[in-house]
Amino acid sequence: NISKSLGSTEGILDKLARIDNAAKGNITELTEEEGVKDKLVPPGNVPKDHEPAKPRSNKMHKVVPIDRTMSPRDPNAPGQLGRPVAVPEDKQGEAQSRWREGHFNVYLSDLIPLDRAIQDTRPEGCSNQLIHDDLPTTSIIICFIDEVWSTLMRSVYSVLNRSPEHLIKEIILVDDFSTRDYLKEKLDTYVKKLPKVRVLHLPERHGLIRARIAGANIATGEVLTFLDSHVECNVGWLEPLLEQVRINRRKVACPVIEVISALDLSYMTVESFQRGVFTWPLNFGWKAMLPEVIQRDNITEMDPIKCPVMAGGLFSIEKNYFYELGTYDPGLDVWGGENMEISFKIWMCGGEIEIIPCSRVGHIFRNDNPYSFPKDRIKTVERNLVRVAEVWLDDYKEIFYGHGQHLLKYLPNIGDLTEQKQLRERLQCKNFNWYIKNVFPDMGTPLLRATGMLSNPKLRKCLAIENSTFVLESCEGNKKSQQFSYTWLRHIRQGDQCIVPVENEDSASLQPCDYTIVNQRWLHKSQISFHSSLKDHIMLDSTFITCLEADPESGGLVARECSSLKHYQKWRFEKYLVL
Ligand code: UD2
Ligand code: MN
Repeated sequence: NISKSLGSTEGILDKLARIDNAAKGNITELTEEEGVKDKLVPPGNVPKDHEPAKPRSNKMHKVVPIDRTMSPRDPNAPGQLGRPVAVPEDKQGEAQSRWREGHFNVYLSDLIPLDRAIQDTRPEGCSNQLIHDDLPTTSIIICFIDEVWSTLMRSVYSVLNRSPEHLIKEIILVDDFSTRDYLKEKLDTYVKKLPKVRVLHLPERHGLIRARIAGANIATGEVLTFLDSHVECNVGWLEPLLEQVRINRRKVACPVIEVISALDLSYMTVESFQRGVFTWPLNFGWKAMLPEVIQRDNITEMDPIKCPVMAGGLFSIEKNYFYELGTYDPGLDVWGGENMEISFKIWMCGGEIEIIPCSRVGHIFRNDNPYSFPKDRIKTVERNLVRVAEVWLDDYKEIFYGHGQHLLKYLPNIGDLTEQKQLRERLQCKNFNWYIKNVFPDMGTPLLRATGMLSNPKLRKCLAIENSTFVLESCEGNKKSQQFSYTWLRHIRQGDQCIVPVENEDSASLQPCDYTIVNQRWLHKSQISFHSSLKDHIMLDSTFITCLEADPESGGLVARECSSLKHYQKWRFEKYLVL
């Protein structure tokens, strides 16, 4: 069931919103010896756009449908061709007890061949696509912590068996300080038999994000291709990715992420025409392209799909470009949010992100992580997201925090952002407004909840600010002093001034807007969900008893006890963007 599998894809990537893993501890900083770049200086010899690293030839060939797993093997082996596998009746208990080793059916994974064949799920036409002969080489970087042996090896074999040999410079397995014994000497010995595979054992837990940087730092290929440690690369997966990077070194190419069932290990294709997007507050998800758009623009199943954000795990990026972008923000911890960071950075600083439908890689989506977080999982992800928001979102931070006010509490603990902000400056990146307008125009959330004149219908007067005090005047649409906005953080704002109640008085005054001041937040319309008769009121969020009231006597604004009967407490903005 395709739509179901997509639904679960989204659900699982969003699971940080639901799962509360309370593991405690501290993540230690990286040591110098590790060679992790925490300075955001691009390395020397960065090739410029206009001077390609090597002479280019325009010779082309059809994608090589390499599948070395096709040589003699048992067609009846369990899971062959990506077929579902059932656990025998007498093994149910074993299968169940082994589930938590990986949070998928580890018993079945161990049963099926490490180099099983899977269905070639590429859209028709992909096999005839032309690819340049002089593609750049790539280093494959697979970070893992406590990955199940069979899934890790199946990932490696799928790369070795389904990629043209000359394009793979190396496969770097970055062991993020795993605890399982088989991932130590046994792994080192085993990979000696495999061509091109190296293991980098990190001396302490880096977290996925800094582990990727550590892998990149020792990579020697022209392109970095990141993969998760429980994937199966499908036929012809690599060349289309490298082709896109070859054409434009600032293009970051992602394969279609297909689904390897956590339950029966079957390989399932996914619906075409899906873009990687986000919903507020920066949750990753998939969004189907509109059929009208597909028809209007004559988009075929083979065409690359521009994505506002990438899922995070699987992509190819030119190595020098990755460093020009400052890699990932090294201040991001463990897991999560790094896909938002790199996506905003790529788009806003002159690059692009595409899903390449002719490249397909299966991935086991799991309901839980088989590894622990040094700190609480949700807190880790949320802190990362706040870091990203503070560097990249500009005015849109208002929407971000408006969709999760609890995120504000991380602000004191997100660490120093100077280098990230300098990087944005140095790369002369465009602003977030440009990004939304050009890359994610269908984002759909207006920047403000309401704007324009703020009137009291009973008095037929509008609120205005004259010489820093409130006055009630006849409404004049083009008068600046009568313009207010109602924001996602529930501020009522004119410029950078926000309305606040004056304590112990029944008046209201102005104060520079500040996300952290609770008294600046007012409920209005749908924000007042508990009392329908107060929907036209403007009620203080922190008390639920104070409302803004027009005072005909003084001709100004007061803040008094809310009552549904008081008509002077009813307000209307000129224009509601969200009711
Ligand atoms: C998705 C991405 C994942 C990453 C994540 C957000 C896909 C298919 N997956 O979650 O790559 O972008 O979103 O951060 O797009 N790992 C470590 N050290 C750690 C934690 C994880 O090495 O401290 C490894 C882990 O073994 C795995 C990879 O990082 O190979 C990604 O972790 P995951 O599979 O738990 O993440 P996933 O697929 O839910
Ligand atoms: Mn994964």
